[in-house]
Amino acid sequence: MDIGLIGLPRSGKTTIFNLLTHSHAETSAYGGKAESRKGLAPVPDERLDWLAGLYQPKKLTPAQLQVVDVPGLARGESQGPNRFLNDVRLVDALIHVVRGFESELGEGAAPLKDLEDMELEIGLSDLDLVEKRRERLKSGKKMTPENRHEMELLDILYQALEEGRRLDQLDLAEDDRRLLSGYQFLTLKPMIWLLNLDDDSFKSGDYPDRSAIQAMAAEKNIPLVLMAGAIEQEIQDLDADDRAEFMRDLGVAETGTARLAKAAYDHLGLISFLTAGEDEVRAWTIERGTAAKEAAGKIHSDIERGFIRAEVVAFTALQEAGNMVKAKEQGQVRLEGKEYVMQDGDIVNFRFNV
Ligand SMILES: Nc1nc2c(ncn2[C@@H]2O[C@H](COP(=O)(O)OP(=O)(O)OP(=O)(O)O)[C@@H](O)[C@H]2O)c(=O)[nH]1
Ligand SMILES: [Mg+2]
Repeated sequence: MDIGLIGLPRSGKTTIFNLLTHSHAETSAYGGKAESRKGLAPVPDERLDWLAGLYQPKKLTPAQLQVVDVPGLARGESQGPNRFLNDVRLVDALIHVVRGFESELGEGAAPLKDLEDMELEIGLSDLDLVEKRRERLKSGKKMTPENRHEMELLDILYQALEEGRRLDQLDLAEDDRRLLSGYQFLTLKPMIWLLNLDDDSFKSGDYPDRSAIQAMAAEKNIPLVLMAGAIEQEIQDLDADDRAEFMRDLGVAETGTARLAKAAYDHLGLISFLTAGEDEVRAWTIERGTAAKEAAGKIHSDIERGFIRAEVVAFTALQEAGNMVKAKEQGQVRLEGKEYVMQDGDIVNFRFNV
């Protein structure tokens, strides 16, 4: 699963990238380097920590998301296609990082305007794609019925984009969605808005144009996550005890990274199942609704092919029982077949035969 971080210049994208991927890429003080970068972001999961305490494994492997950080998009750049947008064409989802703090140049935060500008920017970029595809179809030698159908579909997209609507808000048939997926329209990708606030706004939960932003997010069905990137950076560098105290002081139960990861999982329809043993405790990302046999294939194709049964216990049931032996005694460990629909937090041992 790949996620792209986009936003206007100096909104804190690289700061958020560093937070998510635990790296130390240089942030832009003023006019930073213009290049894209990729990194792996471990998905915070308290269940893994608990399991690690129980099994003392040699290895602890969280689920991971790949994150792409692109340089800021200047306003009105879609006059020509924006090359940084191309760096995020292939991602599965986008996070728009919005500046909610005063810039080094003393510009106050204007998150509503920034959101509107970026929506316009990616909408124009999609409009450009639609037009190019229409041109190509028109210049083709012959209009097949498939081409004609696609032309009609492109007309619908064109109109929606012109009205400032996102393509993911269109009620498209499954076949049409599949047809369009190859074009990598940006407004067809799941989007999260990340408001990167200064300390005061974050603590109070109040920021400029809050109600208008909330209304726009609700209308477009986009999750809104509030974060204070600069403070989060400090929190991350603390040891566990200090971190807990710092967070109590801020009035948050979870780090911003954890809240962002949850929002991403939720919006993308993802869940994690877990495997636990003395060698390794690990989380695996699957789509909600995945059946046991297919989930087994995440670990290894042999396990999927030779699937016999899945031994499953819900994380909460194991935690209540205290350990696997007691969970079994209490009848909490079930044997499930290949059709079983995996649940978030299932701890699984696949039985297979190759
Ligand atoms: N006050 C405050 N400053 C922040 C916050 N996040 C980032 N900054 C500062 O804003 C400046 C830009 O941060 P970056 O993370 O480089 O922003 P960017 O969006 O990656 O910038 P470009 O890649 O140049 O578009 C840096 O000086 C950061 O220290 C925040 O939450 N609060
Ligand atoms: Mg940057």
